[in-house]
Amino acid sequence: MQQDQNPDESTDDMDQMEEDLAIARARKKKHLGDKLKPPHKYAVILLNDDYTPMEFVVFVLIEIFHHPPERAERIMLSVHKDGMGVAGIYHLEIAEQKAYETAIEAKEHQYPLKINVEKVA
Ligand code: TYC
Repeated sequence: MQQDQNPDESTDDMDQMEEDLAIARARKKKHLGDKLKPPHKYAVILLNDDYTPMEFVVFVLIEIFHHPPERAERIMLSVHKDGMGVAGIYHLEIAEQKAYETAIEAKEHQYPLKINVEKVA
């Protein structure tokens, strides 16, 4: 049986195919890169209530949201005064994790502290 290509031509074809593939991959990557949007950000919102101690809210802002003590105090007071305030802005899973940790901590102490996660416009 006769081969329709000699071994040399077949190797050339393989090289060509690999080159074409590499170009196609590069195009696809560039295309996807063009289309990809940066991930949305989410604000973790603390809500005021009459029972959660101020010290606890400050503790959470320091330990979970990693604010320095003075800023934690300021955020807590602004929530206390305005009814709500932003503990921090993160990518979705980080925001959810921090809100969850805060809710667990509050629940363990039987404090009614409420936390929301809101997409930043
Ligand atoms: N209002 C609470 C108090 O007077 C303090 C507080 C601050 C509670 C912020 C919740 O998210 C909060 N003890």
